[in-house]
Amino acid sequence: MNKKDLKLLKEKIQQAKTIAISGHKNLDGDALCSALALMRIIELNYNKSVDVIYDGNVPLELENIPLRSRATYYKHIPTDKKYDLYILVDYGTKTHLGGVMPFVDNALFVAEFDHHYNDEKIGAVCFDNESKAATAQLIYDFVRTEKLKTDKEIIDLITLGIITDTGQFKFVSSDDVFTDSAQLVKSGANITDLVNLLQNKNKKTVLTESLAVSNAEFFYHGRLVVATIDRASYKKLDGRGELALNTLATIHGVEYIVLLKEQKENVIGVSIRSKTKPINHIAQTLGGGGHLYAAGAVVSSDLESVRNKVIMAFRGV
Ligand SMILES: [Mn+2]
Repeated sequence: MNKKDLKLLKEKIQQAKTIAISGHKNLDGDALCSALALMRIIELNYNKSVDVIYDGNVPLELENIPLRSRATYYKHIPTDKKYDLYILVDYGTKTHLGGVMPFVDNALFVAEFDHHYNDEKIGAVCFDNESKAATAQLIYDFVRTEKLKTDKEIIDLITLGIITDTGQFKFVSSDDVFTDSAQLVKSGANITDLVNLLQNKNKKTVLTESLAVSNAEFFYHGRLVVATIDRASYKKLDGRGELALNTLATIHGVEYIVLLKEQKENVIGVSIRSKTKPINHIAQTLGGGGHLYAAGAVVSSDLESVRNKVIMAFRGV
């Protein structure tokens, strides 16, 4: 972490009378846990109160995480609220912020912690690192570099960010995930308890995702699998369909997994996963982005056209 930027961030935290933190719209575990952990870190070390603000839904899976009740839906904050300091965590790009964007635009100073690729960074100081498996690791780096105080909630939240974004340690490409996790366990994190805390999915969601798995279509000698959640089923979906994606990935010979979600009429969310080869360029051709092996896009078109476009995009793979 850049010393000069860290110094500036600390000054801004000390000077700020109002501070807010947000992650991307429709929070996942890493975004929400990083935001709540950083909130608690600032409260504990700088004695300031912090708002955590979100747009979209918090999946039921995350309902039991520490300090969950401290995250506020953006419509419950006065629209003209002006923050001295706004910190973005795990947000991706501007387009993923949704309803919190006006608060970010209004803020006097913006800092960010992220591990997504983004060529239009918003922060005046950026603690970004694309090689990290989770943004929570960057929050942990901040704690350790500055020798900040932590408590059980902070340690658990950082660990939860790592657990969720690595798919419970399955998607790990570098050893720092394990060195960080080892240190978190030494500091009191109990991986089994934290994993159990996440076993809180909605029954309707699990059944909806299972149905999408049952109806999935296979292409290119079974290397590509495409599952679909139509508009009626989408209403029963809570979260991003990770269960369907992960289940299809367990099939022999499957290399690429795509989940099409009809979020609204002519608005299709596309989630793409790959076992071995990068697929983020395919998400980019659809107008989206993400990580090398886990990416996505939102396409404004009908389900059938998007399905065909996706199948074509994988031709020759
Ligand atoms: Mn993340």
